[in-house]
Order: sequence, then C-alpha cells, then structure tokens
Amino acid sequence: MNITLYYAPFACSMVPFINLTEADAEFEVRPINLAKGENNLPEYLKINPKHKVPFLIVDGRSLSENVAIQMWVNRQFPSARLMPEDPWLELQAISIMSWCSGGIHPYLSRLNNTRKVCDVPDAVDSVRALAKAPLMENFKLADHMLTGRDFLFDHYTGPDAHLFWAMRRAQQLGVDLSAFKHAMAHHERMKTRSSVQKLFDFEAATLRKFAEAS
Ligand SMILES: N[C@@H](CCC(=O)N[C@@H](CS)C(=O)NCC(=O)O)C(=O)O
Repeated sequence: MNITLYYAPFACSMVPFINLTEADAEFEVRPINLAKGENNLPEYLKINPKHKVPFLIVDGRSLSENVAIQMWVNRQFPSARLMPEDPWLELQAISIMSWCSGGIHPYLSRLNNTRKVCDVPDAVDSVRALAKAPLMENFKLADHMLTGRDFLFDHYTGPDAHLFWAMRRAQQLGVDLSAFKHAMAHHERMKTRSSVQKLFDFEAATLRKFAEAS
C-alpha cells in the first residue's frame, strides 16, 4: 500500500503524521511550504482544490479533512487502537476531533492571519482579542476533560494528537495556556512520545530544507 501525506510544518497535518507514526505505518511525506504559497500552485490545486493540508493519498485515492484521515488510519491499523473500542466512546472521540477541527481551528486561523477575516484598518488587535476569548473558553473545557487523567480516554488515542496540535499552535501564536494545568500536563506528556519526537525532528529538517531552498 502506498500512503502519501501532504504536510506543512506547524500545521494541523502534524496530527496524521503523529498518528500514522503511532500506527507504525510506512508513509511518504510531501512537504508543502505554506509561507511560499505552494498550496495554491496549480499542481497542488489539481489534486486538492481545497488548497489545504493535511491531504492523504492512498493507492491513488485521495482523502482530505483531518477527522476523516484519522478515522481511516484507525480503520487501516486497528492494532494501534487509535480510537476507543467502545462504540459510544468512539463517537466521543469523533466529537473531540470535530471540535478541534471545527470549534478550535478556525480561531487559530484568525490569529494566524487576521487580514483573512477582517481588512478594516487598525482592526488587528480587536480580531486577535475576539479570537483569543473563545480559544480560552475551549482550552478551559479541555482542561476539565483532562483533570485526573493522562489522556482523553483510558489510553492514547488519535484525538490526543489533535488537541496537542491545537494547544501547540495557540502557544506559537502567543496565547498563554499556563493557567490550564491539566491540559498543559497532557501537552508536556505528549511531547515525550516517540511519535511526537519524530514529528519534531521531521519538522526541523523540513524547515531547514525550506530555508536552504529560498
Ligand atoms: N478542516 C480542515 C482544515 C485544514 C486547514 O485549514 N489546514 C491549514 C493548515 S493548519 C491550511 O492548509 N491552510 C492553507 C489554506 O487555508 O490555504 C481539516 O481539519 O483538515
């Protein structure tokens, strides 16, 4: 089976990178330089008109959207136990991943590029503040969910990587999450996983290659 993941440093495509690694899958990574607009080049638009990452190609068939990609990884590699086995808990896992991609991610995108959502002069600080408030509300919920537990479920599952990305990106974009002790403990725990270490190494190597090429 040929698995290709289109990925960009810092982006939410690190979630399937981590989970494919957790599943011990063999996969090829095609880095996309978002800062250079490579996601809007005709050759990428041809395969993914949504111009986003992550994007997965499996034996010539393509799949977009993080939640669907993670469900595929879980189905393909069941022994990795990337979703809870109990059907109701599996739905809870899908609910958490959908929350990360639909409830949290859009506010991170606004912080990342305020101009994309509001081009009114001098509105940057206001857009940032309006994005930050719901992020804090959401991470407070995550903090409650992680109180007294190591992972979102009784063992590591895919949604842990999704939340990890969201919290990492928020901090990279200047949001202080230190008040959320349980969520931050989860975040630090995630950093010690070998899949996450592998991601960090790959990200650093990709950034070096991007810098050399420019
Ligand atoms: N709903 C999508 C969102 C993917 C997404 O927005 N990815 C960002 C990077 S984190 C991206 O590719 N942005 C480039 C663009 O919007 O053109 C998912 O969850 O997979």
